[in-house]
Amino acid sequence: MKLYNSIGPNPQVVRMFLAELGQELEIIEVDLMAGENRQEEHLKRNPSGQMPALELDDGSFLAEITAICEYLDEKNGGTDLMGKTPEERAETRMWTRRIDLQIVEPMTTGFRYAEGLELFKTRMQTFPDAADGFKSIAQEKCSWLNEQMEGKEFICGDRFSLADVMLFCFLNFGATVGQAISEDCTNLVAWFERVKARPSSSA
Ligand SMILES: N[C@@H](CCC(=O)N[C@@H](CS)C(=O)NCC(=O)O)C(=O)O
Repeated sequence: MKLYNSIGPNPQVVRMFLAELGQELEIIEVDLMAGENRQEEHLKRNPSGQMPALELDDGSFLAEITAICEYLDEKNGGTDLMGKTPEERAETRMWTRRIDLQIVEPMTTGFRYAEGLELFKTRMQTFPDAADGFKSIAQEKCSWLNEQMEGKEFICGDRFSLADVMLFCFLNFGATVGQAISEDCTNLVAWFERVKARPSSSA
């Protein structure tokens, strides 16, 4: 397998997940800033033109970080990162989907319509007037998640999972583009420091 990698929080999710699995893959860098990911060669790997992409041993490609991470987990025999029972896996998917739809998507859309506008305006439709609204939705959902984290070590209780990996990489990214979590979100701030202390956080 080979991982087509670039800067950005989505590839970081897969790298951090791999580090948690203790697995190393051949890494091939794609220049996102130069738009290499939007050119024909990469579109054959991922017709969405986004990063990352995973090349499987049979030469086919997988994209979408949640699909890639679930695949890697299964190839490793099924670990706590996804869950070892149907109930645990459903719990992981429930939280991962909430984080993806309610925090990741509005946060990254807000970024693409504002700080990232110069880079993204030729790559997709952009609506700069809507940027602040998307950022506000992401913040509101972080506050909601902060309440849900009361008394919990990780998103799925005492089990570190894909949901933690995804949220960590995007909150980390948000802090670099003017969307840091509010200091009022004390549960999330403490959770962030716990995850940051894991060796995988620098992957
Ligand atoms: N839903 C996709 C999102 C992928 C994505 O947005 N990747 C970013 C990098 S963090 C990207 O390729 N941005 C450059 C571009 O869209 O041209 C996934 O799960 O993989």
